[in-house]
Amino acid sequence: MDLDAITKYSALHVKPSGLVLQYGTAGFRTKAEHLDHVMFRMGLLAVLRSKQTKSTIGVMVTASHNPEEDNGVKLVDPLGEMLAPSWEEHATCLANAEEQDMPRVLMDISVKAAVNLQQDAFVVIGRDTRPSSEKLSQSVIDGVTVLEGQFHDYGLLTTPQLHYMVYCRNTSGQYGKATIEGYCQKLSKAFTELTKQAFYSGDEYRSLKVDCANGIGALKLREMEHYISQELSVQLLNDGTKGKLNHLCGADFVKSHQKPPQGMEMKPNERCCSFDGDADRIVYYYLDVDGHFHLIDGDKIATLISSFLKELLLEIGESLNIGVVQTAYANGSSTRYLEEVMKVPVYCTKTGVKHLHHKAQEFDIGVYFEANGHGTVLFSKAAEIRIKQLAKELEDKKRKAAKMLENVIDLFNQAAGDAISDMLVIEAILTLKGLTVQQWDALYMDLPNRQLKVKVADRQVISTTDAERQVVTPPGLQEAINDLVKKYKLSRAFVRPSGTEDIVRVYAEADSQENADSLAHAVSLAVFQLAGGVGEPPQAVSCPY
Ligand code: 16G
Ligand code: MG
Repeated sequence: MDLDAITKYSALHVKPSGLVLQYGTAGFRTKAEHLDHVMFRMGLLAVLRSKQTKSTIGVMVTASHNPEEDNGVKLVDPLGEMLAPSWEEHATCLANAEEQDMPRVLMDISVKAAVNLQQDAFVVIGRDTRPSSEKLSQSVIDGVTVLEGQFHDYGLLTTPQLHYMVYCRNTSGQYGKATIEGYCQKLSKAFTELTKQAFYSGDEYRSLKVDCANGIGALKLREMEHYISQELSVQLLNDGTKGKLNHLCGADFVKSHQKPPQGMEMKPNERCCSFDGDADRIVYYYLDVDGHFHLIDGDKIATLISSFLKELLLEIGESLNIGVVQTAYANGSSTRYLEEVMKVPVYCTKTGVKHLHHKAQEFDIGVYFEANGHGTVLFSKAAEIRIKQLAKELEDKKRKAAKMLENVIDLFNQAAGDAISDMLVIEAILTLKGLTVQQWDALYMDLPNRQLKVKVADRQVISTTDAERQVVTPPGLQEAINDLVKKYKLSRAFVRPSGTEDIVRVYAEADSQENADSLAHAVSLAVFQLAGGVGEPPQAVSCPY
């Protein structure tokens, strides 16, 4: 390591002294103007990680659904996964080292992680459409270059596309070609073959309005559009030509405000969906004939997909095990429907894609979705091989089902939840089953629910267990929640410190919206009182937004 060169180049990406950031569930995320040194240092770290794993590592510059002024960065591990936990710690140490200590901290990491510095390194970089992203990704490249790593800058990419590229490169192209063309070809081929099996092909199933959050999803869906235009016509809204990124639009806005994004004109019963700012989340929705808004979130997406997969498995007579993975935010009705009606085992993990992804890897077929629309389906290698074999061996209807499953495997981005890929799977399933958006929505009725935020002096005073469904500290808080929950029917509530904002999140559901609101408010007050609330005590919910 040329420490002099590192010191010299680092001086061009000086850390504001005293600034402390943490590599959280979604990497580093804050105001773009505070991130230049972090980007440079993540370039350095990606080189070390690449040398250590002898694989290509990804660096994505994005702040997903955050406001346009923010930015962020995360590293992608060799098989497209999130960075390993021990390296998240290294990332935090390196980002927070004061300027003069940074080269030493870098050396320490390379010693601790037993990095062979002679090994070659290769890093791929992607970025979203934020105004700050181009310059920040240049700072990543500076870091990679100082440590003499090789790199490929993909420029504008969705987050899942970067995960895909990393996965392709580390499996010598077996998963697919590590280009945008390769990505579009792989997905569109699987989509076209799958939808060809449809009995229904009326026009009503073939068009979809997509709110692209004024982000990268618009550019990348445009690139995909001509590959799929025979089967599906997509109308892109909030495509970045006018509005601001994530402002009054995108999956996060629609999910948390439970209303349509700005710029979306919806006719009754028209199928619409929203991506988030880096296109790794998707939610669907429609207006009914009375003008009421219906949200179809990640839970209902998981239900549609797993019931389809179960039917295909039944058809081919193969007993591969399916598991559905959710978080505490999953609507109670979805969990009940999956377990009691569909008889699929459901598991709950902590919030954050990496936890769900990890759990889903335990099954032959692991379906995971957060209620907010992050998710995908993972097929074990053994399941994939078996299905491909059956698609050759079986006959007639069974063979057709096995072939469809084969297409489904190719259509899901196995490296990460991907709004474009999920959208194509959903559209294919709706077409194949001849389902309208209302019929899909009617699978079960969501329990009314409410999410609130509480400001406290130090959110880390709240610790949780049982996949965040129970509070451990501060003492007395869980008992208080239990007492409140008992007062309502079909009720449930939990609280957890946010991993991305300096607040505590409160979730409650109950038999009516009024009761869900009232329970959420009562729990917020308990948090405020027992966990060191600051400012005004939480007000009763009339309309929290
Ligand atoms: C991050 C996570 C997301 C999670 C959210 C929770 C990834 C890629 N993203 O955005 O999965 O739902 O954080 O945020 O893991 P919160 O901790 O503020 O509630
Ligand atoms: Mg996102």
